Amino acid sequence: MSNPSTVPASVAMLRVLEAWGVKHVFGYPGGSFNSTMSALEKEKERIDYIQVRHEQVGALAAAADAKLTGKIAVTFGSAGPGATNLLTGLYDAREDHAPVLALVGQVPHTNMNYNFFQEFDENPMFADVSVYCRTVMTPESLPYVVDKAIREAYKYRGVAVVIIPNDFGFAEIPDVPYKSTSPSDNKPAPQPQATDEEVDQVLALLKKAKRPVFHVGRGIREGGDRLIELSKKLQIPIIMTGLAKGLIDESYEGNIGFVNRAGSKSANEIIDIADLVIAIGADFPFANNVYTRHDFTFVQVDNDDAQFGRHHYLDLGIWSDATGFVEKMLARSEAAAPSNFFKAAVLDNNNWKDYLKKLTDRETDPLQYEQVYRELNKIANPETVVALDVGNNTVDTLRFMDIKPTNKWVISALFASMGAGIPGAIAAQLSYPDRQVVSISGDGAFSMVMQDLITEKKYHLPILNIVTSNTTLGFIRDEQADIPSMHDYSGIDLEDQDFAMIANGMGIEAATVTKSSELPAAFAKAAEVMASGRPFVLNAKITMKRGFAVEALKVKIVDGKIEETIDPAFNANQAETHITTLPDFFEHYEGEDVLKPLQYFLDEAGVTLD
Ligand SMILES: Cc1ncc(C[n+]2csc(CCOP(=O)(O)OP(=O)(O)O)c2C)c(N)n1
Ligand SMILES: [Mg+2]
Repeated sequence: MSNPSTVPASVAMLRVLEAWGVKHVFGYPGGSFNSTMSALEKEKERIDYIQVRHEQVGALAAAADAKLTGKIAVTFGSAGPGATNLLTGLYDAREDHAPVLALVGQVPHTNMNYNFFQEFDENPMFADVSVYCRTVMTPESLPYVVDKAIREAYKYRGVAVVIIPNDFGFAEIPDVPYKSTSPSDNKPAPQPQATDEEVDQVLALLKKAKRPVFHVGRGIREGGDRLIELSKKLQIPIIMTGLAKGLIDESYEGNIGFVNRAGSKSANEIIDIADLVIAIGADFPFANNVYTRHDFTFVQVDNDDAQFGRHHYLDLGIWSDATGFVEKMLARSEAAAPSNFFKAAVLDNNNWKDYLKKLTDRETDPLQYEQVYRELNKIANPETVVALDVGNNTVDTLRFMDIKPTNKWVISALFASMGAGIPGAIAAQLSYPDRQVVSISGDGAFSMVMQDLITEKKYHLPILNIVTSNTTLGFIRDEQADIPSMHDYSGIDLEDQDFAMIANGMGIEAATVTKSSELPAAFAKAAEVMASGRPFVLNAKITMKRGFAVEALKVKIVDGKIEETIDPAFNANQAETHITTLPDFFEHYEGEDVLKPLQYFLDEAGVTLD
């Protein structure tokens, strides 16, 4: 029994977390972390410990939790291997600017610097991934250092690491409030705003432009509807970055999708003939692939002026909040006359949508992936949270899944770590217990973390886990297909395994689907199991199929006409059928009866090019 006027330092530390509103922490115990484990036991009425089966899963879950909620999320691991296993998830948080606190075990301070069992100097390893990294030096400072770490993680939107010599956590320290939280913590941070002059400069550039486009990222999270108003008013098509999916209504005709590999044929074609690109709140990691394909005038609107110049040299940089900029543009602009270029972009994108619909609206045996999304879209609701993994399923989900502004979705975006699906879903279901939660992973990614299905069961998380099994690392196979010097594929075959039986072995219900007609029953079964608070695994055995390779399309303006060709590297691996013409390309993708080249829509809309 502790003296009433003192408290174990680890308990004082957990009270700081509680004061910050932390409801659960993800982690895995180890001998060097037992002081915190003992505090978690004492504080279990106020903070939940979620036991994952691999520290990587805990860190990925914390990263996803922070991305979904915007709030500090917490993970932990013990000294040595427990600490190193955290790194992947922490890098994911760093890359996507998610506020995450990692508590890391260390051997008792009396054993530090002796190369004691599992002891190493953890600071240098965590220095790169973190915005704040400290080893606690006294028991009394433990709660303060954790409080400070949370403030730093919020301020710099990144990872804070606190390394705790195990004995410090057990030490009794004065029982005083250590928290620094205050109601003002919820005040939105002031945002930079575009000036009237800056907006007028953009409007002047627009007057000169013939083919302007918006390229919009997740900075627009509060302003998707306003942006649509502006797009209509100024007749400017909207292209999104992947992370803006769901923020800008995709049923709006002027939203023509994404550029680069996960994108639409239309957006990739239209950006290649744009003469003015206005990037708004967009962190576009593929700029070197897309923005370098031709010359255009570039305006970048960003609330972080340190991002200027990273994507493209600037013609004009505007340090501003995305929605604030859009609103000011609405206020200071006059409506543009109907634009043929805008019309061509809409026609081109409608054609792309017709093509996707053709692929979706048929039955397949053996199962192809499009029908998985068709049926998923039917059972999903406007509140569904989707945790998406990394692979071809990322491309497919971005193209085929309906996501509305009321939905939420999460991915390892910039770090793009496979295995983020299940951890993301665990975090989503814990933070949004009343919402339907779905994870979608390829067979490669799923098998990196599938041990944590048992975590879903343990905590009664009714998650639908969809595995798209193609017995291949499909995403990498498709990249190898375009390597002319390769004679065959290398290292991408996956041994088939029965994910349903593996789930059953954990006491989790599951279904395996091999043709599209079986999907409705499997989803119905999933809904029934989830309704009673249990997870479900749906193993969709799909064919290995590369989705429409927008990255192979090459669009150039030559003498006032579009020259549209197929990249000579497309399917140049000698194991593949090499395709070189646009008609053959359309046929290869079963689009010969639907898809048209860009020039067709320019002609239809009456666009002439100089
Ligand atoms: C941890 C990690 N290792 C490797 C990669 C590289 N990588 C990206 S996608 C991918 C293949 C994914 O295969 P699978 O999960 O089966 O999905 P599919 O592409 O077949 O749909 C690989 C190996 C990665 N992103 N993350
Ligand atoms: Mg696969």
